[in-house]
Amino acid sequence: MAVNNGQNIFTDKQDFEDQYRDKFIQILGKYYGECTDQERYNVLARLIAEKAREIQSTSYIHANKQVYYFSLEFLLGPLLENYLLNLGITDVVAAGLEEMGTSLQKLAAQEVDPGLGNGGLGRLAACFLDSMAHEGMAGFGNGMRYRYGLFRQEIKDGRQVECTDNWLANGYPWEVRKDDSSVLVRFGGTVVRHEGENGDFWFSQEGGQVVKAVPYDVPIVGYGAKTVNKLRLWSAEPAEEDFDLDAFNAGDYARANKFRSDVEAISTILYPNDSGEHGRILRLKQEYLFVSAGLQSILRAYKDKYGEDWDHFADHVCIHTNDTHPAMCGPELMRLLVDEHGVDFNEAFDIARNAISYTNHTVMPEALEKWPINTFRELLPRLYMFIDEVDRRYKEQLLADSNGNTDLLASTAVLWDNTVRMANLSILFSHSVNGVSDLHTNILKQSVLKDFYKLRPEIFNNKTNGICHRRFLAQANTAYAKLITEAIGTGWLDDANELNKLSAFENDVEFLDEMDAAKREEKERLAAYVKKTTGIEMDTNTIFDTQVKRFHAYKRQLLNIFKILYLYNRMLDDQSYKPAPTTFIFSGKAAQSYTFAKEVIRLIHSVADVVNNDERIEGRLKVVFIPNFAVSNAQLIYAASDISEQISVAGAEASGTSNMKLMMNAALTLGTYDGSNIEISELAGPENIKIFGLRADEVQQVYASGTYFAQNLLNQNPTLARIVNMLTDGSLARLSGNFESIHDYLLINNDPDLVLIDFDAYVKAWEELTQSYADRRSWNARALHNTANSGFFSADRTIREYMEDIWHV
Ligand code: 8GP
Repeated sequence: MAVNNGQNIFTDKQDFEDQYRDKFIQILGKYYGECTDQERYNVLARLIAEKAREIQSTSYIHANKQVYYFSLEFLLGPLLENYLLNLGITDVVAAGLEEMGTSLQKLAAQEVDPGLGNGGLGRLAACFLDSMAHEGMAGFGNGMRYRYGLFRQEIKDGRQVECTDNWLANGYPWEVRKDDSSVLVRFGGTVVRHEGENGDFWFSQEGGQVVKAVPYDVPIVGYGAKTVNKLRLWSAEPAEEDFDLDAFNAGDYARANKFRSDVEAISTILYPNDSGEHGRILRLKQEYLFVSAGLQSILRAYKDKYGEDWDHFADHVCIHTNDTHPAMCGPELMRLLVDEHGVDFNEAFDIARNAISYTNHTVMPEALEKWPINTFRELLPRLYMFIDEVDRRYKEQLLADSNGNTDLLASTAVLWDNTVRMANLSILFSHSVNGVSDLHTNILKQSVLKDFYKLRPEIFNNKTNGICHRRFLAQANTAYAKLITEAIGTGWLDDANELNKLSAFENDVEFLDEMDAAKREEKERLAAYVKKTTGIEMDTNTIFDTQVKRFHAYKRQLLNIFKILYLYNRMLDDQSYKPAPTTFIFSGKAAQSYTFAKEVIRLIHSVADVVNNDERIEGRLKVVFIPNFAVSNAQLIYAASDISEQISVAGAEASGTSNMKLMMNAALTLGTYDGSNIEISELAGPENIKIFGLRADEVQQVYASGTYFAQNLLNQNPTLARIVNMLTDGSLARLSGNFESIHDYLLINNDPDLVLIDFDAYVKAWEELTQSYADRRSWNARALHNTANSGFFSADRTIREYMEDIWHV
């Protein structure tokens, strides 16, 4: 693919400057010179968004098939620098800005990092948008425009404190509100049966609450500037006709406003759980709103293009559901087709199933959403009728096919035990179900979804996740990216497989030394950020050992902390013991209500307090927690890291994506055989990764055998017992007290994530890995080997697989 050099966007820096200056008058009614940096950034983003929309208007005119990616989360990250790169105009814009007495860096620093997602699932959706545009397909996002993003994390006395993320405070220059594309969505009320003269009948849902869903569109710019797609985010507003004007006129503003706030609540907050129950009716409303609004707008566009030719809907439209949150797509599409477009019930079911596909992102049982039937039916009475009827027919057919055996019914039916099971709903309405790494897909087939696999094996497939290598390598790691481009040209931006050409440099000492210098540059950048945001100093001569991700018991940040305590204790006991000087970097948020995860954050701060302030360890070990993990600071962290900690209990992490980002940024993985770590180890080769610990099947054996007792293990391992005791004996209590609940998790709950079992293997693996850091050239050769073999993890590859196997684009 030819790469746009941006010449048809701005002919030169003067042209950019002229167009940019004009915008100030148009948008703000004042001159560039009178504006703040924030305003200058805003105008620049508006200009670039406008250029993107000009490309958008022509880019998918000929597309015969459109893919809509339904996701409650899109964690976009800052867009300006990414779009300049993708449009090929970074240099001309930077030069123009210099001429005007400012800098791209300064203006880019004004951009918000919208937190419209929790973690892996939301960031994956954003990477996919980028890759769909890069691959030149018509692929659109459909999501929610939350008034407040995921909470901003602050740390007070070592504890996580959640603050509101008012990301819209200065406006969002990338979006455009599309009033004329608004649609109405109805909740509650009753279903009325109508009868025609010749015995025909139909239903309508009447009364209840009508909400206006208003879309905001954000352009998605593909690298090479050929294709610009869009992300449509829905906001909930009161429908005008329903506004309580009487109350308002009577001066009862509270009543009039209550209605407003009830409705607006639907798009006010993002639920802050990356796994686990949400269980709130508001969540169900969010799910239905973005599903119904998205589908209504798709049907409207389809009808404009193809008329009422619904038979061929699935030839032109794919609806991809990101996890179970959009599970109502199936029945809602049926409802719209049957009730509003007169399509026959059976035909509508086939259309829906042919159009819809589903990705599962977790094996955590608590993340499999379920709703009480009563709640569900009351809120969505007409939709429920479709689910009920489809489920009834499904059960009838299954019983007939299996000679009355009810086993498969119990696991695969949608309505069961007075609940609506959303994963089952997703699967029933999908022609494809995929996992996100080889191991995860196998676990779905063999255990979590095994009965579905028995019934419809052909629909299961694996699509190993990927990441946007342009953002997370080219843009995040400028020093290294420059070195790479000097060595192998710019082709890797377009095709990540070209990173393979770096293999030729694995024995090139000059290159390896330059790599070292580039890593140091990135470490300094991170150190400056950390100094500025937390006041903590980082020694850039040390190994940067990084674990950044959501806080969750299965991800085992606790195991990492135990290793640090081990090193600390051992240094105090034995003065000749000198572990490799290391800075342990943690970053990530814990769900507000997830007490254990928040305690682990507090523990990290207490360990930092003890270790960082003990002169006896001579600064060899340092623990740094970087607050408020988000896409923007993640980019700094990945680039500066030497070791990638991926230490989840095997079988629990569906894929992981920070493992891919860190590998690409030349960090060596220290990990369990879990999720995509397995694919990483196959690509990197055994000398270039450090794997330790129980495998997924061994973990299952431990659980199944029932013979593991954490206390017995501690009785035999005094070193580890001493560490566990530190949780409650006051050694770590100075900052904010002891850690009884973590102690209980290990001993009363019997170490559910097998932290204690994997401990020895983990420490040994860490020591071996870090000892090899001293021979820096050999380390860098291995690090380079990782980058050279990371091209597979570009989301471009993942998207090509979805296009070929699932969407048939
Ligand atoms: C995450 C997985 O935990 C992670 O391994 C994977 O890389 C990522 O999805 C992208 O596939 N899962 C979730 O974030 C998740 O399941 N969230 C929903 C339960 C809310």
